[in-house]
Amino acid sequence: MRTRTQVGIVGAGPAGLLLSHLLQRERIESIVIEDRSRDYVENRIRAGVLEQGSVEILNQAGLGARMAEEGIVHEGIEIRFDGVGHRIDFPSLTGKRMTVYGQHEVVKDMIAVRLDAGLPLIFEARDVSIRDFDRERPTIRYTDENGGQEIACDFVAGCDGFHGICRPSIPDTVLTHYDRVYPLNWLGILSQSRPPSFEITYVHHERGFALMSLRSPTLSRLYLQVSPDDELADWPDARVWEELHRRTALADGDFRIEEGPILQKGITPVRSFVVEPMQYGRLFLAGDAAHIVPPTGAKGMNLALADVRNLTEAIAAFYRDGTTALLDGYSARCLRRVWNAQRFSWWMTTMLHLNPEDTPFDRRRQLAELDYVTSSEAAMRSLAENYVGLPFEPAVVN
Ligand code: RFL
Ligand code: PHB
Repeated sequence: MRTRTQVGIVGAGPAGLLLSHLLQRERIESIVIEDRSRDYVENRIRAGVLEQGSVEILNQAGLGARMAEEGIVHEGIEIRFDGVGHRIDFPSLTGKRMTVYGQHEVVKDMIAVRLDAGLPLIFEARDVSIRDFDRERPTIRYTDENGGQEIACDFVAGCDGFHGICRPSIPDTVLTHYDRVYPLNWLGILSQSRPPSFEITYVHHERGFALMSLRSPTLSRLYLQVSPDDELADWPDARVWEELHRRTALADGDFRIEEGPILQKGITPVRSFVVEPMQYGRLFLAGDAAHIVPPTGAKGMNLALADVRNLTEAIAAFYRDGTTALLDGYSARCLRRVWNAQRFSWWMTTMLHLNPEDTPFDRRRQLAELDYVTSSEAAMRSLAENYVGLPFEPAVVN
């Protein structure tokens, strides 16, 4: 069957869902095509930290009601090393705050709004492909229980994440890839236990990095740096807790994480990746489809939301007055923010993790950096300014 829409969106993660919602508010039609099930997408535990600017985007789009009730506002983070904690206070340094609200909750809210409004969002689409995006009428094809389907679009938005099909559909000669894989992975658990603190704690330890975060007053989200060769089987629950206790201990002995049933456990690679440009013809990439940041800076979901905010403005200008200047400048506008976030996330990652290839000199320099960043107000302000999120980029009109 053949249908038509203005914007065909591949992927129902934060990028694709927010894009469909923002376009709808501009009275622009879209169809979202997702290859996973609704249940899978709604329960995929990932990011949890929203910059103040991201919270404002969601609020302005009318998506903030549950986040206002259940999100936890954070006014700072702790950086812990040598068994001592140091707090970085965001409001006094930047005037801004963060909100902890699980990515899957943001996704659930957006799916509910779209389906309640009777707007098209197709789950479990098979064999999704895109074509003719170098012409005026790109198409998306997929298969469902009724057979092959084709959607003719004005634009295609590739919001299908790092492993999606949109980026690889662009000819290789067009794209430049920037990639860095770090010699470490993150093992993350979701535990049914009281979080040790209501703020996020980043721990540097000679046995490796650890992170203590939360999803609610009764759900802790905890991470450990593990070797890239480690598999989940190498980390039975007892070993995870033992290692968390060792790495997060305070020198004065006055700290112990509360243990609880582990509801989810997973291993995530840590990498930096950017593709340039983020567009080709009538195909526009957004979010993880175009870039990946190490999770240490908590920037991934925020970048995805910032991309689609820019893309909405560009598409809306096209339909409003036929101009393509914002569409032409989409990639440049996004990439400035992306590279700032890449730099910050790389810096946080190298400062906080143990790199097995480091020399004794590197280790001493790393400790000096931690000392500086937790004692100099200028250094703390720089960290805080990046963590809470840099201002949005103005539109680039060539
Ligand atoms: P997503 O969320 O990967 O969504 C892409 C969607 O596309 C679907 N898809 C396809 N659909 C149709 N056809 C195909 N061929 C398809 N192939 C894929 C997928 O099923 C999926 O539904 O990308 P999006 O929307 O760009 O969002 C990006 C964020 O998910 C990601 O950047 C963050 O989760 C990264 N991240 C964090 N970001 C933050 O801002 N703050 C954090 O605190 C934070 N912590 C994290 C994180 C990511 C983590 N993991 C597991 C990668 C912590 C972790 C552990
Ligand atoms: C999380 O809560 O999952 C989280 C928090 C901070 C990070 C990464 C992940 O830097």
